Amino acid sequence: MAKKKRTPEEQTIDPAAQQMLIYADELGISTAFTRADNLAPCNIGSTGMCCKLCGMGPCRLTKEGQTGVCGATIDTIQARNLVRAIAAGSAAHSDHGRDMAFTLKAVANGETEGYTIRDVAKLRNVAANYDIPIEGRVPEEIADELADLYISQFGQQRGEVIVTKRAPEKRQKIWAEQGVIPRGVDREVVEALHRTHIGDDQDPEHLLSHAIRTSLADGWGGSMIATDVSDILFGTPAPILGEANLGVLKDDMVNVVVHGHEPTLSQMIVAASQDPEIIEYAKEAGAKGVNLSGICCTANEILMRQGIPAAGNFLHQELSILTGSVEAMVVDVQCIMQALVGLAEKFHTKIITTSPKVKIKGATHIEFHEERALSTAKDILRTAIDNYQNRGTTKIPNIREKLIPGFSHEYINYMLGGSYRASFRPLNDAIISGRIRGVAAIVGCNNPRSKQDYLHTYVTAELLKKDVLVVETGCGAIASAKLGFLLGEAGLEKVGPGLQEVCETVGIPPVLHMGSCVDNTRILTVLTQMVEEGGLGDDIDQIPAVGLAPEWMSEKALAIGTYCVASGAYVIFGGSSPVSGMPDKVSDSDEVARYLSQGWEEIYGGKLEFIPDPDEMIRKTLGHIDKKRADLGLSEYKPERFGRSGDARMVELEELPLSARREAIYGVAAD
Ligand code: NFS
Repeated sequence: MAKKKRTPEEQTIDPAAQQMLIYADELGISTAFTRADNLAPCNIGSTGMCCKLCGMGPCRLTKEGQTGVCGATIDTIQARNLVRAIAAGSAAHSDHGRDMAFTLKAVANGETEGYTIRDVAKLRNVAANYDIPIEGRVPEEIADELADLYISQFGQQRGEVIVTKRAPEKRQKIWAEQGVIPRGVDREVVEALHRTHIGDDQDPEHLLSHAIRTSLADGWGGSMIATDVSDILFGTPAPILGEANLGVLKDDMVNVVVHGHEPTLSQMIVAASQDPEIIEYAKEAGAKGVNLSGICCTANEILMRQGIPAAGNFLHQELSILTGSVEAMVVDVQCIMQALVGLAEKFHTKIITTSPKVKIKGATHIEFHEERALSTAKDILRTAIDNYQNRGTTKIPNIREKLIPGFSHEYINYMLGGSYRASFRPLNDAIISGRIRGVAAIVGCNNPRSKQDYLHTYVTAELLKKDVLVVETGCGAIASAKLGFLLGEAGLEKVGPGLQEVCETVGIPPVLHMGSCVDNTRILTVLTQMVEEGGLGDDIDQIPAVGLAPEWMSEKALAIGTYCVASGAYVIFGGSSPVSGMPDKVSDSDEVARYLSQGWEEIYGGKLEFIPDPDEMIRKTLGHIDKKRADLGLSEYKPERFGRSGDARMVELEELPLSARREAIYGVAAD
């Protein structure tokens, strides 16, 4: 049966993307959107029912009670496939974290070019977590010792990854009882691959407990290290004005798009792009200068620290090249489509790979090493500038939206009380009083099999109406940015009354952009600090909070979801389920899905569910939040009690006669 070709409006809600998809169609060029239409997913593999782990298969289990050649049941096969995906996702994030730790070590020892320790306060705070002496030492000494400690975590053979000590005490006890406190991520990933080899671990629950352990080595290990070190080297994010969408590309400048994940590269390109020598070089080439923008998580890294605009999220990587205005797309690791090279050949764009780990046939490889970082970044920019003269027709959609990213957990703490009394108290109190009903973290990828940005923004908008404070990272955050949800107090009229009061009082957008995907660890830290602040129980699973990845597609997303569950969160994924099986054909195939939900909830208080319908996602999110509120003995959610303080109240008051106004404000009648 031929698959229906979707219209651009069915493929994306983003008007800039729609324009580019129409243009691609006119040019007869394929994109991930059209390839997804032309290539139906395998309904055996996508539901976790195919085992290709040995040469006796692949075994496709499509009938009731069927097993693989070795006798493996569907539950074992689904669990094994999921464990492998989570191991791959954990490996990707954590290898990024390892590189960051190596960079910190090199910076501390003066072996790099162009990097410094930007955030000494964070360095001291992080080091103090591990009892590294800080008084009387220069930052480089502290950084050297912290880098050694962090580097040692990745390959730690025995014992516990030290970063897990930052979790709430009760949580650590649960992990200890379950035997899932991770050793180094290298060991956990190797063990995941070992256990899932033919003829090894065959008990689905036992396999899945190793998925938990591996993901924890990522969330409370590699990823948390990545975030810490990025902040130390490049600065802890604080609110800054930025822009997002393809309209940030410029007709009269050399456009360089950085795409991938590790800020070591992108930060240096930012520095090089501001070098007078490079600007002059661009002018000599006939351009006004170099215009830098980002795609995917590397976009988030430089957006939240320097306000460098984001050209878009995952599905914008091809669309940006289609504009014909990109001289170079500079990539490092993760989420880079191989299709970029073939597409770039149709235009003048150079795809420049930079990581020793990632090469793409047909791309230009300029390898990036910390000891020559600034020089390499300048070489890359000169290559882009030299390519400006080859630019042909351009078609840049005039669509961009402003946003304010940069809500690190340190800033959230600060914004709620200033430096005078920085604290999570106001946030906890707002939840306790019911002004904020609960918190939702809406994160993760774009997936061309769903309508780009639709699930993210629909779920976000609906939860905001119900007074749920939303925090976002990754491509989900860029989706909200493009729609204007991250723009200061704009759009607050579409937000529930209690949340509106809080946003007005604190002066924040109702959706807080907290960074890239490795920065989901910032959310773990916020949740931990909320627990420590008091009033919302003594562990993360008691907080009225839910994590959602409505358009997930990467294995990294599965790793994130799993460490959030292990940390006590209810996590909802949209799209398809890799453990759904085909219930109409195999009635016993939902054992694993049931275990991820009920089984994990009994142990960890968190659960993982795959829910394709956005309204069902919203219902389940609100149901969970309300249940957690009731369990804590908090007041029932009643929005009508709020909405008349803050700015809204001031406007109302101004309309009152003076005496009534004084009475309303001071509680005493005018004399
Ligand atoms: Ni996250 Fe970042 Fe985007 Fe998905 Fe890819 S960029 S690490 S994996 S697609 S959110």
